[in-house]
Amino acid sequence: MYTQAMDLPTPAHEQIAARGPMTLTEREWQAQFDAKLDRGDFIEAKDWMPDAYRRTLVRQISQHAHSEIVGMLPEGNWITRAPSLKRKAILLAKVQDEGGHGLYLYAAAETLGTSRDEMLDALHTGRAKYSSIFNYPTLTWADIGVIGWLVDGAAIMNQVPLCRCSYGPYARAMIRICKEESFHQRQGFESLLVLMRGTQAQRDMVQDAVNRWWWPSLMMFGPPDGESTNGGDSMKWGIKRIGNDALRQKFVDATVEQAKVLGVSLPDPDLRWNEARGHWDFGPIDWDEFKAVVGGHGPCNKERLATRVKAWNDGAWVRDAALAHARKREAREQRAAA
Ligand code: FAQ
Repeated sequence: MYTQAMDLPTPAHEQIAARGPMTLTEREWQAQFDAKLDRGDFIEAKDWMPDAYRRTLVRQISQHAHSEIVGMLPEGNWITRAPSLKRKAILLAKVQDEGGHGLYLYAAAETLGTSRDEMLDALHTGRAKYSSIFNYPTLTWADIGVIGWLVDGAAIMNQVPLCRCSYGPYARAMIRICKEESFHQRQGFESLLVLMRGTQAQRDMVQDAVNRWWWPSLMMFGPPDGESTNGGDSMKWGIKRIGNDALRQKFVDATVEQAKVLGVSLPDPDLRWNEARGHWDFGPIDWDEFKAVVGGHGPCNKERLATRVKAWNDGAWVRDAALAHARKREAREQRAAA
């Protein structure tokens, strides 16, 4: 089917098995894989890898890709209503970047032998996850600034360590993504700074948006380490370099200082500096809300999925036309070469 990615590779161990009896046992393949991880070498698409490593990479990378694509919707909703041409151009560029991130990530996941059609089918039929954060509505213009500041801020905090992920194609995709996310975070902060220097109504709008997005942003890092079902394996394999709780703490520590510069308060009465820990303590996260949102019962889950499915169905003629064009061109080239 239609895909922009390279042909799916046959894994190295299958290629060798197809050539004849294996000279290396599975245990030796595993030992070579472990040694590569120990040396800090990248695992590449055609290298042997344990099935569970491949599965968790496809799971994480495809969820990440879906998050970028679904993540275009809350902000895309404001492109026609941006308050100036400058803000509209910035927002257009940002939303377009998110689309690009999704495409690099689908391509990275495809190198593991899963087709884009399979991944999209899993999204469209509700079997695949995407980040909980994109199931919340964008009610005012200040939400767009807050998404840049907090949501992109959380995304960068989580994604910079992924640039050192053990799987080469994912790590390399993350380098460009993080550069762009950094611009997204800064534009969000700057947009809020302008609003905070404006009228009281604008400041109130920012505060209201911060109040609504703060806790969902903390949930982006995933459940506490004790409940992180994939975390242990992912850390062992060098996919995740830092656990969910440590990243969440780093995010809180950085953001509290930024909130002071902006002049907004964070909606947590338990937020206080802990001298002994050298970190900001924060209050309990409502994990029931997180589970409900991830389980499909957030404020916008149904709307987000319906929008993506409609876009996919409406775009069928474009994919068909592109395939027909590619077939025609190939036939023309074959005739010319004959
Ligand atoms: N939402 O065992 P763990 C962005 C699931 S991109 C939904 O700890 P893991 C850019 C998790 O999948 C944002 N589900 O999982 C942007 C697992 O379920 P499963 C996305 C979540 O993988 C900005 C279960 O809970 N970023 O924002 C969430 O070790 C602005 C147990 O969790 C990435 O995807 C959640 N928040 O750690 C775009 C980064 N958290 O799969 C537009 C890459 C957890 O077993 C506008 N991903 N779950 O069925 C990661 O770093 C990891 O996958 C984590 C979760 C840290 C998200």
